[in-house]
Amino acid sequence: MAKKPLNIGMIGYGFMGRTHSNAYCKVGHFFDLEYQPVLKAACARNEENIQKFADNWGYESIETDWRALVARDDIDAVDICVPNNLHKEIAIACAAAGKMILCEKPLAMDTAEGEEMCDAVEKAGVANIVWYNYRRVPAVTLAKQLIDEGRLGRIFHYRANFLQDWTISTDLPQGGEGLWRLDAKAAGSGVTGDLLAHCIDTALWLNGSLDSVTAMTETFIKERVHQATGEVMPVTIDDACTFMGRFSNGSLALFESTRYARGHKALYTLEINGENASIRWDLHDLHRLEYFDYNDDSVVRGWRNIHVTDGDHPYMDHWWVPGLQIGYEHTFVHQVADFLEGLASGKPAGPTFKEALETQKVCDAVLKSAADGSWQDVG
Ligand code: SOE
Repeated sequence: MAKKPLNIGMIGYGFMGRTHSNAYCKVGHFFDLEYQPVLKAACARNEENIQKFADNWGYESIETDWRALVARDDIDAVDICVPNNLHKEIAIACAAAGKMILCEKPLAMDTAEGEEMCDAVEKAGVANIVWYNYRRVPAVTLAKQLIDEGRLGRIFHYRANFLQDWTISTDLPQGGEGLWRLDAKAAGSGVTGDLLAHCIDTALWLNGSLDSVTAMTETFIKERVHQATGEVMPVTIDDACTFMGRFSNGSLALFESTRYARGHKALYTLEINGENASIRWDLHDLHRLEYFDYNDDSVVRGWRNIHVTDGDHPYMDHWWVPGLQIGYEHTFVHQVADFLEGLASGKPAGPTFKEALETQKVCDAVLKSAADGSWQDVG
């Protein structure tokens, strides 16, 4: 049967523009879906750069004004891959124009913006999703299955870290191309919205909602040159953030994120301790899930190291033969596959804007707590 084309309009061409474009290109080769993404148009202000990007990935056309892209009748879905301060305006315009939206994380600069975006997509009734891709690492999806099957029993602890080291140099400017994540005006926050947001999304998905948090943040380098102006400006993002919290299911939360952990490039780890079993996962070894089951015979009881590459592991029957692993890029392919399956079935894949708003609420509570040292209720 001929597939239904889904015309994609991509706004932005950075790191995420590449991961998403790659996913649109690959998905139809590995997943048998009713819809087939078509790379219709790519958009950015710099004509030369966006033309180069479009030629590289096979986009049929370019635009240099996102409003022109959103106004086009031949675009079905818009992928928002621009700095966080532009998400809201573009998403609301897309919803008003009846376009589906695939928005890069975090959903918005803060909860208030996120609420406006949720209202807009709900009113327009357009399909929407946020790119929290780590849910779709097969080992993490397997963790979700094991938890939902009740294998861990009552959960006591949820621990997560996201550690990087790329901003330690005092010479690194803030703002502008490639470095907007260091500029609070473009990013909204530092590691909280960029890295902890991933950990929070996974946690809410695996372990349910967080009720309250208490946090501390630090900005280690107080001033940096701004790339756009050449002026030395105060740095107002959080370079590091640590928080504790309580989940609604009674378990305790401990989260840490920093861009100052020398030696760590993207070390996202999580550990969950339950009454009957524990789970551990590490992004640097992403195809493995460590699992300890207290119900095992005591003489052989110990941490199992599951190589999540078998045909009955999540997503893996779409790839190679058992034992051969996949990687980071595939999480985006899985997200597109699930989004398209959701369109066909009418059961939307998550996280939708509404679900991603819950992560935003936790981030806001964390930042508020860090500002005054209080405990904050989430929401
Ligand atoms: C920051 O370095 C970053 O690229 C994040 O923006 C991504 O969301 C994360 O997955 C990897 O690190």
